[in-house]
Amino acid sequence: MVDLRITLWWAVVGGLLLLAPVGAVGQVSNSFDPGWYDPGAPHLQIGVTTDGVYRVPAGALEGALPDGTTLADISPGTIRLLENGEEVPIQVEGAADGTFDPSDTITFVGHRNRGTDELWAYDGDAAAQSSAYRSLYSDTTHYWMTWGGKEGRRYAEVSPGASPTTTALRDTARIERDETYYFGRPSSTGNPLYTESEGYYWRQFRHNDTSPRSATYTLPVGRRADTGASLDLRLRVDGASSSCHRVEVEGRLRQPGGSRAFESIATVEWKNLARRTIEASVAQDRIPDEGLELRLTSYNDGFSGDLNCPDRRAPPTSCCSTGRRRRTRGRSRPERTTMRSASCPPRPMPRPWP
Ligand SMILES: [Ca+2]
Repeated sequence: MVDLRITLWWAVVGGLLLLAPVGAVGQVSNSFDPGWYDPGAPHLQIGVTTDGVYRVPAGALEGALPDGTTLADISPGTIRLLENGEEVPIQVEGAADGTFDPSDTITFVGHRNRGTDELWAYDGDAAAQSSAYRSLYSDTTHYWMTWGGKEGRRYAEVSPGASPTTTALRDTARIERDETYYFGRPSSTGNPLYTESEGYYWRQFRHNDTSPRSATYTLPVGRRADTGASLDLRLRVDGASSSCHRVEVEGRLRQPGGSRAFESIATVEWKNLARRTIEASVAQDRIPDEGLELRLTSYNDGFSGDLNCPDRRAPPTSCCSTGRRRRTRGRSRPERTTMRSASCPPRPMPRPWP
């Protein structure tokens, strides 16, 4: 049986982009440093669950201030905003008069919480993390606003005429859904919380015969440069059985007459429990305006000879697979092992996968 997990893909395209890049503020750390917190200073919590630019009117903060504190007690120049223990730049509109008025605003770039600082759950092994796109625990990033100390970090103003006009930037589009849970490698031991590749995946492809399994997904990259510049595509797949795996990626591309047709973009094959990242490039002027439709097909035959895989088109041999469950030390979840032997009873029909 071939068992594949599809977790995510993303593409980098060149195209028009209206947002200026901001510095990455999410930090990867295996050790928690509480030094950012001043117990003698006031702190006000602002939760963010979606990436975006946020503007908070001072009047909206009035009800959240510590007892006995009013907006008039806050010197706007000392307002600081902390994310994951580090100060991030903000813009305070209305600060020039030195008073924090209800109509003044604080603007900052907010990021939802991701799994980028959760490598500790995988013993610090980034290759074992199925995806850092979402946190295992919470989508909420708690920003802490404080004031009353040193001057806060602010965005600098730049002259629009100081740099040449930018007409195109590289952008990244990513699609990922977390719809099936994979318990990771059945033989993994010793990891405190998560095993290699454990986590959520978009889809599982299972084979019990040689019929290919396909699924299509649309990458929203219609907004791209109409040139031969490349769209760089990355797709992550994970083999969840010890057999052979072959995956083909096709893209529905513009044809000379204006029609669209699927063309093979990349094929990867491998053996055993292992992850593969498929990388390929497509000329952007071949991508339809409605986006790039990708067709993934998983095959259970036709492997190249050097993989030393069984030819599944040959008559089947008499064998069976038996799943049994065991518990690992300190873990509450079951894992599955597979045993094979010759001359077994007929194999039960596998449970259909939606
Ligand atoms: Ca003011």
